[in-house]
Amino acid sequence: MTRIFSGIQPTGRKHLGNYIGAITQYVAGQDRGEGIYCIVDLHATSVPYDPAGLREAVYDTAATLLAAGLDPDRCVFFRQGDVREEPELCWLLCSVTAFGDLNRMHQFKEKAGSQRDLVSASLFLYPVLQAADVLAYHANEVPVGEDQRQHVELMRDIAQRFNSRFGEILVVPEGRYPEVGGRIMDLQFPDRKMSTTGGSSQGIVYVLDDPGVVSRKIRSAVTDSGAEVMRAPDKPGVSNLIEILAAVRGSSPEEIEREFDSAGYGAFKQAVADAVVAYLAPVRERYQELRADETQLERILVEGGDKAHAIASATVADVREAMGVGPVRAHR
Ligand code: AQP
Repeated sequence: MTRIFSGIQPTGRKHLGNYIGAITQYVAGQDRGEGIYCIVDLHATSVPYDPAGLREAVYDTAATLLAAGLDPDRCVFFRQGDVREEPELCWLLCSVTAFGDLNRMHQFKEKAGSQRDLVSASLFLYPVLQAADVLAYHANEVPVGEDQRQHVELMRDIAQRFNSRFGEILVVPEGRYPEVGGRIMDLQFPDRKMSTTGGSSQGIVYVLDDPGVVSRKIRSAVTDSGAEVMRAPDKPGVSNLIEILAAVRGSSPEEIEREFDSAGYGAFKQAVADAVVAYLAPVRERYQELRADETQLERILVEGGDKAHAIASATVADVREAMGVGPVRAHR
């Protein structure tokens, strides 16, 4: 059976890009294989943060994912920090990770910006911890948005380098990117991806935004001065809305172009707004109910952590053995 693994940041407020690019893939993965999904609280400590706020954000994110359709009885759903083997594996994998490769990662360059000498070492090591997450579970597939392509390529290199140096222990995973909606753009700056840290306040639709707010943000999305509803390099705003509507309806961008051929931008934007509102409304409703019960959320995460630990600890024991680290297995 295909084993699917992906992790998501506990930023609390997930946006439409996260939802279409990643979360819907997680939910679908439960029917295609063995899904293992985690909330990456350890990754969240790589930038300045507040400890109490982190705990809240983990619950917010957990409730969002459950509201979207993750079912703890049909997948392993856990919190990264509950599985101590993940940071241990990160350290072990550092020995087969080139400094130069990490230095070339776009995400590190974007996030560090001009503060390169001041950002945390954990921001630099972020992709190795991500590799450890995936490789600890022998995952075959990693469903992510397009922005994670470089990190997936790196984790494949790390697995291959490890196997050629220490023996065939790790599975080399494949990235899985959505055909439609792999890179949702900011509604106000459609040349930039919709992003928690780099986005504009009116350009991001949050999963938990009020329906009126969602509708207003989409109806005010930046478009060009033309009138044709079609994808083109000089029409990034309209192209983005076409992609959003296709993803939300589960149809293709070509079908959307045909349907709105002569509709004009006003009617088209209204249709996108209505579709996104209807798409997110049930998630928002279920979220309110799930988020109210922190004890239950904690229980779900801890139980998922126990299942994840059972898999990861076996992998890390094999890795330690192959690397000659720690006590000889026969003597334990
Ligand atoms: N704009 C996007 N379109 C499609 N997919 C996206 N993803 C992120 N942005 C888009 C995918 O969402 C998943 C979870 O992302 P994350 O919350 O772990 O953090 P991220 O990748 O760093 O996404 P953000 O919210 O945009 O944060 P910042 O601002 O920090 O970059 C991933 O699979 C990602 O590909």
